[in-house]
Amino acid sequence: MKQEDFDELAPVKTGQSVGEGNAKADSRFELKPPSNIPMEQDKPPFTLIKAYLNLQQQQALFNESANYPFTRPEVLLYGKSHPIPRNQVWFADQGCDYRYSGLLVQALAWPKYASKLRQKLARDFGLNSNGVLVNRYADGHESMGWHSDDEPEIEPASDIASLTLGATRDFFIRHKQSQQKICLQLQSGDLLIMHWPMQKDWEHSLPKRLKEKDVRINYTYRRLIVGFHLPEVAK
Ligand SMILES: O=C(O)CCC(=O)C(=O)O
Repeated sequence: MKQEDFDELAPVKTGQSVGEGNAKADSRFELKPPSNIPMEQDKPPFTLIKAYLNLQQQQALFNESANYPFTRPEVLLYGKSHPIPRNQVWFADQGCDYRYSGLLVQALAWPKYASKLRQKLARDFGLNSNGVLVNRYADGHESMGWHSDDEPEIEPASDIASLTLGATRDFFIRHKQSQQKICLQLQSGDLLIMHWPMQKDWEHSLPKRLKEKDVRINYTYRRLIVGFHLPEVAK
């Protein structure tokens, strides 16, 4: 297969899956609001696009991720160091270093398909990201706790786009004040755009699902303030 333009990766037959995951659909740009969203005034500001990537696009990204230099940072909890329950890597433009899990992580150069997806998001939604955090969950024992993507280096009032590959997992969103919670089932190829001010008012998490055996990979495209950490990096 000639792998040049990401958008040229043609749809393939349904019934196939990406990696170990269980993607079945190939209906691009199909807008399906989840049914369990409570009252309109409490709806978190997001857009869910089912099967945003077709299966060939998913497979190209999935194959590429096998060569990412993932690490498992350690975080301090009550004075004791613990590895986070997943692997992560940060790809970004120069000057877009990122502090997450308490560590300052220098930007690595963009891989081909992660970069092509960034361009597609810019074309389709005007989303001008300059970095992507990739999380890899080996199976349902791996997870991410409650948090908001509200670090100070994230460009104020910017949207964050989250693309899922591989295993279907529950993704929870919880209001910071009312604690009202909703659950989305994110499948391979789905795109969740978290619009501002979702990170201000809501948290999200990916809980363990111990019966899940398959790997899941998630790409969150973010826009950082360029040079935010330069004084620290230059030391
Ligand atoms: O894997 C996911 O869907 C969650 C990722 C996430 O919350 C993050 O990158 O901040």
